[in-house]
Amino acid sequence: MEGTFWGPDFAALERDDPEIAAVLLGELARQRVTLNLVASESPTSPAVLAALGSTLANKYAEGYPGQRYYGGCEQVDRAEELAVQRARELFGADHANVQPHSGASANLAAYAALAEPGDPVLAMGLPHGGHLTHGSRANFSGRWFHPIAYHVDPDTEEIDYDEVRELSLAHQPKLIICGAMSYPRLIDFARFRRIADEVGAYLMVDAAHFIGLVAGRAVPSPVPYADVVTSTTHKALRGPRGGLILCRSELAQRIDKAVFPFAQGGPMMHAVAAKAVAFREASRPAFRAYAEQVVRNARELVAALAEEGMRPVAGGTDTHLAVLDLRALGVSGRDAEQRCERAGISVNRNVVPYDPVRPAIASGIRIGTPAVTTQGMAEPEMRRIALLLATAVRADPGTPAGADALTGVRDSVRELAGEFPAYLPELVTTR
Ligand code: DSN
Repeated sequence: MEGTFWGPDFAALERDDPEIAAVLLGELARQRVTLNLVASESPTSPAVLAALGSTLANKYAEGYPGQRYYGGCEQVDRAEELAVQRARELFGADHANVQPHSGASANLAAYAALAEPGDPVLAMGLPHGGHLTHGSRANFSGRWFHPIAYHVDPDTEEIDYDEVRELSLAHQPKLIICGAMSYPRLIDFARFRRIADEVGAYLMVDAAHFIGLVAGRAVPSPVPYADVVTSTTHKALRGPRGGLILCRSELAQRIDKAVFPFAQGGPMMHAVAAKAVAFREASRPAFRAYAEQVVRNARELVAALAEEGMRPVAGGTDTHLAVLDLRALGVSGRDAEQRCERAGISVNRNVVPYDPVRPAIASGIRIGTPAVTTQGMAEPEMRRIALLLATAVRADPGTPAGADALTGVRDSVRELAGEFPAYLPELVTTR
């Protein structure tokens, strides 16, 4: 392809729009000198980025392969067929829809396919690990449907399955949702299936957080149990930002119609092509090794942070993420997030179950290992990260000693990140 224009041309961007070119370089530099412990992020491969930056971004393709409302769709049809076929094979699903623009769009379509406005929907409460689209009053899910929340047990901090069943019997939900954004333990999909069958509800699993681990066979798959599985493609799966729906063949038509034309118009075909690339990458043995290492790293990091006085919610993790209760350290989640940010470590504040403090402050932080694992870090680095993170959380930037400590951590973070760069230096265009 030498000499043939096919897509991204950074030199042209630098010439035509140096301000945005500087943002792109700045973000790349940020990703290369900081530690990313945000549980929902991980660097994509250069191949995924190439598909995202391709001329497929120019194409309108409302409809589905072979049934579009535009001409000139022969290439994007092929991209979508490949994405669908690879998603079905990777997850062992009857049907896949790869058009949702995001996890929230995928969830909107799933609600539209499975329930009517006003229907009761049972899902995990947001403060206990659920998602905005699982019934928050600020979201369509809580405004247009009748949300009922289940919780975690106050002692074990694991899902209270007895409460799930009791609420299901009492409210007869049309739809039961499991899957969460900050729940570190495995979910008993078989038990959810039994409860859904008992009350005649659909079971939807929002697998956005752990779908990458499912692809890598590091955690059990929800596909055999769920009527519909929704997901993002950009977390531990390492694809482009976007959504995905898997379902049984009986629901295929309803799901497709709910995505287009109900919830969305034209799909983003560059993102669809990038999803196809990511699904192929995730089917390789190297991805399986990555997914297993993500979980090992999370366990190691959590154990080391527990030694530093941070209490792991639910006693630890089986996945890629953990929530750490910082109350014993006397530091709020918001302060911890800000201190870490100053030290070059990205985390997010997170409520703990039954948190007495409002979410904007929060008593904990959420951490995750997909990004640092993608960069090649393993258990020894998790121990180093735990020490850096604990030092940052304890450092009060209002005191000279605290400010110095944060500067020291920032230097060590830069050194560690430099040993495991997010993108290889030779791929980076510099001035
Ligand atoms: N915002 C995502 C997360 O960080 O988990 C969920 O939508």
